[in-house]
Amino acid sequence: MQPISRRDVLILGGVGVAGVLVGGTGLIAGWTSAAGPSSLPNRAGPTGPAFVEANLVEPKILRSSGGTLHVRLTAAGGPTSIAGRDATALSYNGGIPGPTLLLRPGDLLHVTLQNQLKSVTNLHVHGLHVSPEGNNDNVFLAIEAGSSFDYEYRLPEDHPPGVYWYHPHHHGMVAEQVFGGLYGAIIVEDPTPIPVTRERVLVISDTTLDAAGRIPPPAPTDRMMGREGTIVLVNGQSTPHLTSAPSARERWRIVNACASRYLDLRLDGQSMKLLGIDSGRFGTPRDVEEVLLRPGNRADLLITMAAGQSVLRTLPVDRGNTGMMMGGATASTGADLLTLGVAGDHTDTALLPPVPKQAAPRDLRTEHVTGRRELTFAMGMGMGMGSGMMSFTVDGKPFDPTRVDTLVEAGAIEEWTLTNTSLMDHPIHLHVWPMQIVDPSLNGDDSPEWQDVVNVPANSSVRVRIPFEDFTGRTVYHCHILDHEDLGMMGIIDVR
Ligand SMILES: [Cu+2]
Repeated sequence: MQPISRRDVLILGGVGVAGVLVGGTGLIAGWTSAAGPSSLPNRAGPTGPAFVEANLVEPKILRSSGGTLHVRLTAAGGPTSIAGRDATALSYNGGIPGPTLLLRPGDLLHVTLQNQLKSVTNLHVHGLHVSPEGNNDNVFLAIEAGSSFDYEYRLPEDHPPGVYWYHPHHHGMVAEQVFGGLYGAIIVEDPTPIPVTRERVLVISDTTLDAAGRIPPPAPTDRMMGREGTIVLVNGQSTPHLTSAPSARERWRIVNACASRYLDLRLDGQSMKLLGIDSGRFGTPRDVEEVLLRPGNRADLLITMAAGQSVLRTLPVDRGNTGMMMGGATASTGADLLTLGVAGDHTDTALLPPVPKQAAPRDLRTEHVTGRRELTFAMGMGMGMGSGMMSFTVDGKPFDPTRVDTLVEAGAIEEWTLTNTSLMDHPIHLHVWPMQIVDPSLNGDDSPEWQDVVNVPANSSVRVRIPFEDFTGRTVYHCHILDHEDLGMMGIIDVR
């Protein structure tokens, strides 16, 4: 347990110190010297000033044991704390973000989702390679207000390690429910652990609060651009502070849980190695100065701490233009995300074993492609939306839950050309099966690049290859700017 400073007590005044003490969850016991205090959001108490910089709090970790994890997730709206302010928002189990689920390959994850919202919802385990059918990762389920549902997910024995996440996926409600606070991280552990002095989970999200602490409904133009919040949060906090020691080797697992915001992360003064993006890991960790995370993407980073003060920032990202008459330039604004203070005695990293070598990821460029197809993502005026809203389509059609758009034979390895004819970028997500980006290459070298959210820039195409293996069933691909998904930029794939 980390010692609690007077400042922590001050900040947590409204919650109560007892909650902090009992809420402690040891993050990867044995690897880390200190525990994340609790899943309780920071808040200024009645006597505590709201402007005090809060220490980073990590969501509670629920860890599988004996190959199983049973979790009860209660989705509810009500009073909570966001960025140190009293707010009315949505949450899983009262926390923003919800608890972190820690799994191992081969595990059975059992989630009882209790819907205490006023609206229908459901649950998607983003990036997990699991069945899309039945009570698995089935986005066609509708869990009505006041009811509950038992989900069950069996991870394959060879499931790639990585950073994943969960959030609602009921068509038409997704942007509102994620922007409202419903998301949490999932970690699939490495078969061979990576020795570090400390692991952290950083869930980055954004939202907007009005003077009363409520999330205002978006304007139609916000929906067309994809709503972005005025505050960018790390684990529900605004610019929290974290401390480390020189030479410490930390592993940061970062989720972009923003509804629409693109993140261009920089941590000046520190050296970062990228272990992987989304699922699986690179054969060799990459030295990076910045990490681009589109909505839904995740990063698995190693940071060797250098003494001094740093700020984790996201830089502005140009996302193109909606093409609307009144001008529709769309950009994710930059923001400071957290402050990092590295001071004190050097960590003796000589005691830490080196980072183990990873098997090189599979490369579909050398495998036989069984089929090719082109998917076109478009924005147009009017069509069927009424009231002057733009249409959002895949292959000229808005989403229809009764139609199968793409039929694929089980076991196929397909090459898809994702074409974006609009003036703004769209990050395309396919459920269940990850995609290898074939062209254009993202990194300078020739190493395979796997992602489950692939950005397709304005007026351009990206070629990916996908192995439709291990599972059959019906699921979806869509733009992960969640307003675009809700407005129809989603199609159904059936693998059988
Ligand atoms: Cu989009």
